[in-house]
Amino acid sequence: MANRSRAREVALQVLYQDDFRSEPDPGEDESFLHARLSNDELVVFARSLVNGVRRNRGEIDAELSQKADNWSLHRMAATDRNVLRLGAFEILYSDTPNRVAINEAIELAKRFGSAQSAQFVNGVLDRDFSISSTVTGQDSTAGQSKEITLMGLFDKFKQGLKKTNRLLNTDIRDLFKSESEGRLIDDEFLDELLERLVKTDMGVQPAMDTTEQIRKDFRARVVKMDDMVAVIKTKLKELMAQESAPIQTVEQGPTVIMVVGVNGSGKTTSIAKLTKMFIDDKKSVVLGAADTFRAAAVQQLTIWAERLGATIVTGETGSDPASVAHRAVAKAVEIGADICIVDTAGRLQTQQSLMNELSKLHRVMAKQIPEAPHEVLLVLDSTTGQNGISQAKHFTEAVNCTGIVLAKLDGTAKGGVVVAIRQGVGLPVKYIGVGEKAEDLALFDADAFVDALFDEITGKDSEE
Ligand SMILES: Nc1nc2c(ncn2[C@@H]2O[C@H](COP(=O)(O)OP(=O)(O)O)[C@@H](O)[C@H]2O)c(=O)[nH]1
Ligand SMILES: [Mg+2]
Repeated sequence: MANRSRAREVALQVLYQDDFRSEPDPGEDESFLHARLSNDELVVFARSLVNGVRRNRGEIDAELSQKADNWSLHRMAATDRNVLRLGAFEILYSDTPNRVAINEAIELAKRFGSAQSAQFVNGVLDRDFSISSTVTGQDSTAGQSKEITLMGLFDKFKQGLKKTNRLLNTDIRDLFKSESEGRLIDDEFLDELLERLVKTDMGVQPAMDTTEQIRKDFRARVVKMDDMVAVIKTKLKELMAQESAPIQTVEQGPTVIMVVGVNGSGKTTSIAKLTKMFIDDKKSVVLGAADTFRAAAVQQLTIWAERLGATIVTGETGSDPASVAHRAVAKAVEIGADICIVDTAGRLQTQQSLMNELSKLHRVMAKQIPEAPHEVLLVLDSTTGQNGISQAKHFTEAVNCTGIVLAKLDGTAKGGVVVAIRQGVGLPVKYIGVGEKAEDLALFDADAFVDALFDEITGKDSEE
């Protein structure tokens, strides 16, 4: 990783030189790259960045100058401009994951650009570009589209983790009398640390593993807060690691998504958010209001559908949810919609009736499209903490869930629960809900999550 950052720096230097020559000199570039980079792989990477920026420079510059206007930033120094070009290229044209590209661009701007340039990169690249750009998912199975929209990712994580971050920030700082002096890592310290980590609801075992790592690395030494936090972050990223898991849309016919979870967990709201995400991505959506137990539930989804521009299929209160699900899928096929999302009831009297209900819904969908539902998303309420883990098991017994949407992360100081869920449930966390509005959804990313969790502690990007 650090090596690729180095390759970016060198690519930046080459690009910078472009501004002072009438034409690129490939021979000179080559010797420059080889002299400064330790191996061929890095040279190849740096060269691809340089050539990529050159090839797309017209478009990139047009985009940048328009954004710069929006941001009232009219004169850009040559370094700033090239930092931005490189970042824009990686985000828009390369196969570097968006988050990595954005973070790298910010780092580059901080190190080489002006203060304004760092701000500009942070604001423009993260917010504006990533909203409209699409990223490529991990290797998906053949025949499936890989596109999914990412929304101002890091900001969303910060928004969702504000409360947890605040608690953790205070708690970790409290362990150290002064930031610069550090503290002796002894048993007393480790006990205090463990207690504070457990408070985030990450689960006792992960908290112990993390503390153990600190003991191994630092025991009997005086350590500064930043160094300790760095180790904690690495450990947590490891504990949460998963394949990136955006919803994969199928190429032929509608992608059918069934949404399950207990009452009030945030199903209907999450459906609205997913709908917005798809519609922003120019996909058409049919919603099935198969929570027919409560009139209010149908109403709520109807309002969202109207607001967001989705087609909705409903049934009378108390009518058979399976019939609604059936008609929703049929409608999606009939009008050639890209996506069909089916809401379900969360409250059922017994485990058995829940199972029957959900598997019946499953069957009526599969009758029309054999692979449907393509996704079964379990919505969990983060504010109920570790309770979510037993809910996940419960629902997975009733119906094969494919992933988790973790709603209301913004409403809890116990955001560490994501670690517990990743450890305790064999399902990927696909999206997180960070507020009540339709845009308050983010694709889950463990690294961005941990970075946001400790954001203010380490003093990075703390301006809001
Ligand atoms: N703060 C916050 N509130 C949420 C979020 N998701 C859902 N809610 C709220 O939680 C409540 C229940 O949500 P709803 O979608 O109706 O749950 P359902 O019964 O599972 O369909 C509503 O008041 C929502 O506005 C979220 O990510 N953040
Ligand atoms: Mg609902």
